[in-house]
Amino acid sequence: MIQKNSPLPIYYQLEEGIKEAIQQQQLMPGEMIPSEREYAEKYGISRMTVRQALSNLVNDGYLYRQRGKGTFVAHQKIEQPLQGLTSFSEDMRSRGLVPSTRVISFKEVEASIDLAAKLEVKAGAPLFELKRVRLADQLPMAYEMLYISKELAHGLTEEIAVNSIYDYVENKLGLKIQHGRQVLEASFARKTEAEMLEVAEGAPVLLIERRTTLDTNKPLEVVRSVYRADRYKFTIDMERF
Ligand code: 16G
Repeated sequence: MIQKNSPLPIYYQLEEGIKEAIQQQQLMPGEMIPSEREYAEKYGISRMTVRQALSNLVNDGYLYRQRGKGTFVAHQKIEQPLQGLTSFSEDMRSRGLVPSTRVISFKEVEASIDLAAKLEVKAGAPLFELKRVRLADQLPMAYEMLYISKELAHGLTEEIAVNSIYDYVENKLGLKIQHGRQVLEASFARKTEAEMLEVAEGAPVLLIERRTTLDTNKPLEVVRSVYRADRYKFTIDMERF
């Protein structure tokens, strides 16, 4: 992978070579890569050069370091377009990943004043509160806390929540989900969130709050989701007007 007489700098060649090995799945996510010394010996190059290549790959998110252990191949981030109102299950399936869900809690609560206003129900009205970890190919991606009016989603059960809520709302209840408004913020994982997402407390996360309405304009859900920032990036297409 290294050509010493090439005009391309050696660190760059190594960097590109490692990237290619990741893309071609010769190096798999979670796998430990050889040490600086091993690369240096294998290609007859200096450790400084190897260090530069590896640092660049860490900065670009291809590799991550674990203190005292080594350098590992990172999971590729999921790129999520911010257009089109889709469900988690749909998003993962459209990428060929298998969605799954861990229901952490499912209970009936009374609407607080704030939630009542957002869901356009009376304060104290029955709501379902659902906490779920959403996984793709068994890896935790997001932790969601969802509120939905019991009157609207009367038959919702934990068994349904293990699968797709949007599928249930549309295909079982026959309602039409029309519109969503989402606010995205950078944040740090709090203790519980960190446990659910299997990251260190304080790790970077993307916080998303979504409110979805039906074609009748009636609010369907208010959801607060915490996404792992190391597994997600969002893209927005823009037209100049
Ligand atoms: C997404 C939505 C969430 C919705 C869920 C339904 C975000 C930030 N949130 O996770 O609001 O409740 O999809 O997914 O995208 P499901 O149909 O797979 O249960």
